Amino acid sequence: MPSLIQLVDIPQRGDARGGLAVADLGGALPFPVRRVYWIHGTTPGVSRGFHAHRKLRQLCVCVAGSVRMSLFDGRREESVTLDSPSKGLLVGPGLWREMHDFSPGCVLMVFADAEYDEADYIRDREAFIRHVHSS
Ligand code: T46
Repeated sequence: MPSLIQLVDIPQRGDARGGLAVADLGGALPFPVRRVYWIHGTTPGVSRGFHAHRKLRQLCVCVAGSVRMSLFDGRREESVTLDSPSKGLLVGPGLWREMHDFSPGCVLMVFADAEYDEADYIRDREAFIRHVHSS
């Protein structure tokens, strides 16, 4: 059974002066990017997420600090700590996601393949489980 955790390498062009990571929007990412947002200045001890998307595909890159991301497909749950600007976590549709344990100074950058659409969200866990088992 394939892992829910799909990590993608982000090209690195750093040198002795420091790191430089590149997300070339001309095709280097696994999907065409329509939106980029970043989560920052998180409140200590407060988790986020707790929803799934019907269609949205996203790539989450923790460009500073660390965060633990938990994915649930309606049957099993897996989690991974993102703590490197050189790794992106692919989060496709049909996955319940939660973000926990944000470190101080964490910045989570997210590349998405569509514009924001609240109708694409499933924010109730029981409704998500019903959605998965009916599709
Ligand atoms: C996801 C995880 C990883 C907008 O108006 N535009 C946007 O592009 C986004 C992302 C959010 N919003 C609004 C919707 C809410 O009123 O900003 C507010 C906070 O969004 P939300 O509670 O959904 O944030 P998170 O951190 O729980 O989830 C976000 C993304 O929404 C979601 O797609 O997968 O990060």
